[in-house]
This record gives sequence, C-alpha cells and structure tokens, in this order.
Amino acid sequence: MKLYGTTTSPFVRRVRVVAAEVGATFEMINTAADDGQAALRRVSPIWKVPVAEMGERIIYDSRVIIDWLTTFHGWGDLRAPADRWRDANLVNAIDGALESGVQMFYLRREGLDPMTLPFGQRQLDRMAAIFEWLAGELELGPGGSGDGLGLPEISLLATLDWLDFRDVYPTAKHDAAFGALRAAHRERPSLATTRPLVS
Ligand SMILES: N[C@@H](CCC(=O)N[C@@H](CS)C(=O)NCC(=O)O)C(=O)O
Repeated sequence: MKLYGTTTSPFVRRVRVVAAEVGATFEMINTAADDGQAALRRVSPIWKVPVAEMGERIIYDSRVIIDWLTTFHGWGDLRAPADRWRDANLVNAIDGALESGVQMFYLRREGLDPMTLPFGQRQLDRMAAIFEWLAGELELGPGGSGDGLGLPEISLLATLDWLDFRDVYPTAKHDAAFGALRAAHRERPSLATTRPLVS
C-alpha cells in the first residue's frame, strides 16, 4: 500500500497507527514535498491526506482507509467496535473538534488571528463542548472502555497530540478526563513512533 500524507497530519496518523497495529505495511509518499503534493493531486481530486493506493484501488479519507485495513487485516490487538454506530458518533464528534482546530491552524498559518473573528471563538467553544461530551461518553478510567484501544481512542489521542503540537487549543483543560488515557498509551509503539514531527 502507498500512503499519501505527512508526518504531522492527525488524520494520517490514525491510519499509520492502525496499520502498525494490524501489521499492514505501507510506503509513505510525503505530500509536504512538492513532488509528493503533485503525486497526491494526480490520485485525488480532494487534495487532502490521507489517501491510500493499493494497485488499481485508490481510497480517500482516513476512516474509509481504516475500514479497508481492518476488513482485510482484522483488528489485531485493537478493540473492535462493539457498537459501530456509537463508535461512528464518537469519531464524528472527534472529527468535528479536529476540523475546527485544523481551520484555526490554517488561518493562523496565513497570518490571520482567528480569535479576532467570532469564527475563532465559535471553533474553540465547539471543541470544548465536544471534549466535555466525550469525557462522559468514553467512560475513561478504571474499568472504563479506556482499558482498550479502539478507533475512538486512537482518533482522540491523535487529535489531542496534534492540538498540543500546533498549540491550537489548551488540551490541559481536559486532563482530568483524558490524562489517564493519554498516559496509558503514550509508550505504545504504534503511537510513540507516529507522534507529529516537522518533516
Ligand atoms: N475527512 C478527511 C479529512 C482529511 C484532512 O482534512 N486532511 C488535512 C490534513 S490534517 C488536509 O489534507 N488538508 C489539506 C487542505 O485542507 O488543503 C479524513 O478523515 O481523511
């Protein structure tokens, strides 16, 4: 499998973590470089990463790529969804927070301060609302679903690490809810080897 992406993208990281967990190998095409970006645009009209290429088949979107990986490689030591509709809601909520953070980051990278606009505060408020809701839903802590690592947890951990890496949102506000989950999996090889890095 060829995986188009960057070493910083939290959406790409989910796929890298799942691939490592289920034992799928891939060749990374770095889309931060001009030639990688040109290659991405040849395979995807969306121009977003991750994109996976397996021979003739090209798949856009982290969730669909993960669906492909788990369909053909199983879940390995990951927790398979017990209720896929519930997990889908959790991952949708995490995506909502992450997309808000990504928009803030992109504006800042263009030299704009999103906090000078109502838009910026709205994104921060949405992120806070989502993380507060997730804190109740994920049942973290002893005896909670935090004992296992499923797609919602991987997505949340990649999101929190990326928000810290880009200094987009004060994730420490939610340490009481997510600190134990973060600590429990920090050294897990699939997560430890995929932390965001400037390429
Ligand atoms: N729904 C997509 C979101 C992917 C996404 O937003 N990727 C970002 C990088 S973190 C991207 O490629 N952004 C490029 C752009 O917006 O131009 C997925 O889950 O794969």
